[in-house]
Amino acid sequence: IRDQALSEIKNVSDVSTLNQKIRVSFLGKRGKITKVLRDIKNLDPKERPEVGKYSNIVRNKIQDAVAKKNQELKQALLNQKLKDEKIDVTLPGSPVPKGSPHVIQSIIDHICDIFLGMGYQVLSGPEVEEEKYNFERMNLPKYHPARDMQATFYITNDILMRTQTSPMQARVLEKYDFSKGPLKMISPGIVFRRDNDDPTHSHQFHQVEGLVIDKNIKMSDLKGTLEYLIHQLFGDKFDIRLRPSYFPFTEPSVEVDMTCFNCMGKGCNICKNTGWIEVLGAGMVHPNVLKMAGIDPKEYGGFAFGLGPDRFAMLRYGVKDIRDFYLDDVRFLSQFD
Ligand code: FA5
Repeated sequence: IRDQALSEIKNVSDVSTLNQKIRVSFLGKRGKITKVLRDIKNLDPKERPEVGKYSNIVRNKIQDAVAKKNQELKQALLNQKLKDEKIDVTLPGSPVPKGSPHVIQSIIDHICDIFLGMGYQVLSGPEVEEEKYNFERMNLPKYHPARDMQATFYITNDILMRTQTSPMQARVLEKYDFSKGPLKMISPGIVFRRDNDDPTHSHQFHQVEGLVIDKNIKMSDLKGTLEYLIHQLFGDKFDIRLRPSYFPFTEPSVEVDMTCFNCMGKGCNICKNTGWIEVLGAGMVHPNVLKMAGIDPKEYGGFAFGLGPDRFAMLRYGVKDIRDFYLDDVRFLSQFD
């Protein structure tokens, strides 16, 4: 019995066979050794001590062998596990795709930084706007023909998707406390127009509004500010020029052109051989806009401008179609990371 048990224990290679089969078949209630011990009482009393003693020795030996084998098998299992689960920290990791700000957002952030450096505050306003602020307070009364310049998504008679960031002028002007000093703010955001989408027009695009109000603000302040902006954004080689234009909320009004990116002023098909590209609208704030906000236009005045960062991004990166910015195609967008 002893030899059989020890050889089976020696050859077994898994814990469950060892404990559930081998141990039970020798040491269990109906095991071979247990049976020998139980049958001692049937032996000749003279033989009993000898057989009893020897059986106990064999039982202890088998018990010890089972315990030792259990230890061995557990250790082997642990070693295998440690080997299988070993992490090689020198292997290259799997790359995690990295996000980045949208190219239009980067341009807006850059514009904000430039104006923050000049002491402007950056404010944001609602995209769903009251007709009062979008048009009325911007000197565009009901039935004014210039409302047609900005095809509008109306939600109700009085509520619309803002067509420009200019309503932020009206909102800030009616609240501003001039005892704090001059008002200098920019307001970036999304605007909406019922324009048909084409390579240079989108029904949803971005604007950055600018507004400065103080005593003695002149047109030359506007020009100097915009020149500084263009130089900071694109470099000193780029010039600007102002052309007379019309906006109901500025008087005089100007359209601002900058040196054409493609030909640097020499003339090409992009700038229709003029050497200039139109980039924004601006002007001196109309006295009616100030009056409607409760400000005396004889005492205070200033300039305002509205630029389109989408068009800036197209110029800067030579993007031919504005719609590419809105298609969320990572292959296109990731080139600006
Ligand atoms: C305005 O919206 C005026 N609020 C700007 C302004 C502000 C003038 C303050 C004076 C004082 P305009 O409609 O021209 O103006 O739009 C301004 C800029 O937005 C344009 O120069 C152009 O860059 C951009 N823009 C206009 N329409 C679209 C469009 N459909 N898609 C993309 N960009 C557009």
